[in-house]
Amino acid sequence: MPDRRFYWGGALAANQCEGAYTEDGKGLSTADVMRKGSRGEPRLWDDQILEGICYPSHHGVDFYHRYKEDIALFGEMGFTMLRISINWSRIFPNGDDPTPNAKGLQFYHNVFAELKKHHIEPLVTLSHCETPMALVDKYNGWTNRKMIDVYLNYCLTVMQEYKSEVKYWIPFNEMNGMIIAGGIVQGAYRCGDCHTRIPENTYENDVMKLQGMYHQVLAMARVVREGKKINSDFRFAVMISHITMYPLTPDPKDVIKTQAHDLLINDTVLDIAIRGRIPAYFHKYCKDRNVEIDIGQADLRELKKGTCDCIAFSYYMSNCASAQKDVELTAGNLLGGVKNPYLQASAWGWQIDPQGLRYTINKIYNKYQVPVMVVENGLGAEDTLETDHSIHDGYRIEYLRQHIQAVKDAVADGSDCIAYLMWGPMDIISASTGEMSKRYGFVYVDADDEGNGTFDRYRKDSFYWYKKVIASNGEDLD
Ligand code: BGP
Repeated sequence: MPDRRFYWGGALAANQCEGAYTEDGKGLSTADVMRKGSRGEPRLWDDQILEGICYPSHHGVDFYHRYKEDIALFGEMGFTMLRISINWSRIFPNGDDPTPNAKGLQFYHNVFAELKKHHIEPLVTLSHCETPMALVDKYNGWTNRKMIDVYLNYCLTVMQEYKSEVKYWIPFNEMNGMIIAGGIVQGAYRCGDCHTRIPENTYENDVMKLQGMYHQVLAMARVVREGKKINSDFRFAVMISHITMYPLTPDPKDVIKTQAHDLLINDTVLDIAIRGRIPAYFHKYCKDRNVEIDIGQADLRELKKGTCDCIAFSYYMSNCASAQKDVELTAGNLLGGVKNPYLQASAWGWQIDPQGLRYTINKIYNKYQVPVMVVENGLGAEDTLETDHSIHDGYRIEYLRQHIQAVKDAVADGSDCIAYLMWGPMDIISASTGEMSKRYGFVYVDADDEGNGTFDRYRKDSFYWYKKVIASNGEDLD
């Protein structure tokens, strides 16, 4: 790793760990109406909370009450950075209330104080799929341009509040999710009578998600510009889910298809956030779909003035693209693809490709020439808690070892990668399925899919391994 500071740590999202979903004045968020799902089944959501249904965000893993214990465990491993998200509906229960909720603000002061105690730098996501439900009802979320001001007010409130506690900010989680999926999770909007987490690809959804994506990038530019007036030391990272794709064969048709995918899905948001302009291929994509986005001239100037400082991304897998029909498909995070015959997959069907991480860091850095942060990476797997409370997760160690090696290789290749944050350093609720049994953590949480259990924490074998990795600044991966 480089001699200068490299951040080691983990990443969490409020709705997947906090629980306490109505405590201390918190309002309902889009995450709070998501039902528990299961492997291979689409996750459903409801317009309101129904009796007898399990909504995993309601209990999470009780980080709201156990944050001191959890942060102490991260400190014990030697974390130097922790990514968390602020739950918008804790600060403004309805999203646009005239004054913020003091108890909500206090909770994050407490979290930041605890991090400081353990010398851990916070990286804060301002919106991680947990928009206040009231804004879905009032505006139909990000389909409506008025959301920009509402979101800006929320962001300025928290940036002002925490200006001396937080330096690094991520305005939105996985922003390219709006190009891929949109819907209630990414865009906080209803689309027809669709109640699945990822809506179907209809013309109506195309219009809503592309307009919504545009509103989000514009909102981000404003947050960056206004945020730097609050504290010129603030650093903003645009964040995407990098869906790395390879051509299935050297057939030029497969290569062209792969390139089109890469530009649209991965690079649209980065081009806008780093270069401050909307790329031509995105205009063409919209035109081909007969979608006309409402873009003002003044907006274009705003996009130029509010560019981000660095690029953050999540990386779990790679997929292939092919122009042929009848090819075998594979599952994925926000998006699946064509199966790669050279790769194995996790139990949830996500293909495991450490070298793809080196490829991705090098691709992003060499194209955009700004610092790059890996802010999510990890293996969702079932773990066994032994009677002596040990957890032998050698498979997780192997996955992480290979991916960290890939980060080291990319740095040796000359890429300016400044952080590796593993996803879900303690077990949390899975975003795609709502299960607890899809575990990522270094720390085991004793809870089942229905939210039963002691919620006690236990160190896995990977806990001790990561501690050694951090202590050696990535030198000792054995
Ligand atoms: C990303 C999300 C995270 C996280 C991760 C793993 O898309 O930003 O919130 O959950 O994926 O996904 P899952 O929990 O579905 O395994």
